[in-house]
Amino acid sequence: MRLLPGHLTLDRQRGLLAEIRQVVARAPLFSPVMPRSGSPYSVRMSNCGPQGWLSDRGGYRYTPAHPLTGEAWPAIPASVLELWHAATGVAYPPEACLINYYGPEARLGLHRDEDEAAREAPILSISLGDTALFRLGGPARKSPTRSVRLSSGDLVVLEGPSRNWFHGVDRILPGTSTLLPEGGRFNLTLRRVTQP
Ligand code: MD3
Ligand code: FE
Repeated sequence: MRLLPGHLTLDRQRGLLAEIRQVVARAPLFSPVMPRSGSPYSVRMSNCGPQGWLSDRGGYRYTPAHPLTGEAWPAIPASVLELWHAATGVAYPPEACLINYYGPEARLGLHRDEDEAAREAPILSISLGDTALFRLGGPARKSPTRSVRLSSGDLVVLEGPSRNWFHGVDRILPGTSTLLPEGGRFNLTLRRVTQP
């Protein structure tokens, strides 16, 4: 994993946040539930782009429309697409931009991103707001893990083998950023879904 700490100036963070606010005004954050059990995630989610990731009782999947509004996901903002090309260096665009919102209590268990056919394409993560204690593992669930702090304005490029490693978010450190007046953290995860 390639961490680009403090890549985004405060001005660019504010600009991106304004774009994300516009997206979630049209595609509201929702609480996905886990397959089978139906237990809700503590993270709230939305998407932009031609494909949006979601989890419901039926499983994990990509869909072209918001599960509650039935409307197509809004387009990925141009500023976000520019970041994708600049940070990853690939010529093809991402197809999904998952928007995760973490309140002070939210976490995300150890998992792999494996719902994409494009398993060799990079993934880009953009952090905005409070710092996250991120956990990076390895290729197997039992691989040793390490803790990494992801702060507002940090980018992470997942490429090569790390693209398929286990990872999660242990917790959010409340009060570590003033970017979001309501507190908490937005993470944008940009992914290619189909083979480029
Ligand atoms: C390391 N999101 O939505 S982004 C997810 O901070 C997800 O919201 C986290 O994991 C978040 O699936 C982490 C950084 C990230 C993304 C993909 C990875 C780290 C990764 C894939 C492999 C290894
Ligand atoms: Fe993930």
